[in-house]
Amino acid sequence: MVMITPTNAAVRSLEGLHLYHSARSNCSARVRLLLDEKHLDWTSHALDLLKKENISEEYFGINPKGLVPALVHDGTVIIESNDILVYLDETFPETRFGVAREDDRARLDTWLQKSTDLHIPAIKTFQYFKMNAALLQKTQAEEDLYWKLQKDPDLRAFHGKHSGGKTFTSDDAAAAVELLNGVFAEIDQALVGHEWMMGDDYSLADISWGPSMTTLLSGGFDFSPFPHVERWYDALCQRPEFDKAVIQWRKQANWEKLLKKQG
Ligand SMILES: N[C@@H](CCC(=O)N[C@@H](CS)C(=O)NCC(=O)O)C(=O)O
Repeated sequence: MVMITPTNAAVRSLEGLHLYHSARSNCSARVRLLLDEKHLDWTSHALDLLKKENISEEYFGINPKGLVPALVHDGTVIIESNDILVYLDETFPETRFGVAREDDRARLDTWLQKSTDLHIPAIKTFQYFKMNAALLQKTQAEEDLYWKLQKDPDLRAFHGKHSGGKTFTSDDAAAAVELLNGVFAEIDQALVGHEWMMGDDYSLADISWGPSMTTLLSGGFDFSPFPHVERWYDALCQRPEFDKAVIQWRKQANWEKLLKKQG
């Protein structure tokens, strides 16, 4: 669990649950979804990634990687969306989305770890190749500030791929697609004869992976080889909480419309 002592002292006095998040971010969406599934009250601090509101001294003082989401609970900062899911599920146990049995727990942890590990090489790379790199181009001033603030080597390597006139290549995208095909084949297999990824119960695994599918659909990822995944996603979309936390938030930030304008 990544708990941060924020250098931005302002957040240390925040009471209750405060989420720093962004409308289109799948990592943010999974946390919004769990908050809503648990019917928890939370205060929204929405950052516009198009306006680079995450690239500021103030926000790096909350999440030192400059990423959304970041949860502040009574002044304590927790980053990494899948860690936030586990933290919320354990801290507010009235309605649990974790699993009771020890061997199920290891399986759930594996799904959450895959969700974290594949974010940069698969989901983020695919989306930046398809649309985000074009939409999230930084001005020179934003570049300068980003390279000053960002210390994380993986993020420096990732964002270095689309700065200084460079962009993601079709080889980058092909490697991402291979990883995505691999993990969605595993999810498809897990869903054979089951409604949800962990079996009969809707769990943190579904909450983690569902919003990633929404994001990948917007980038045009082909899910047709995975019929069980498609059926599972239809079931997720029937949940009012999923509609509110994932779909409606995304609608507010209509990036597709912006891309059409640019193109
Ligand atoms: N492993 C992190 C990834 C967070 C992440 O990459 N968030 C994206 C939005 S989904 C973001 O903040 N992008 C802005 C950037 O990369 O500068 C998590 O799960 O919280």
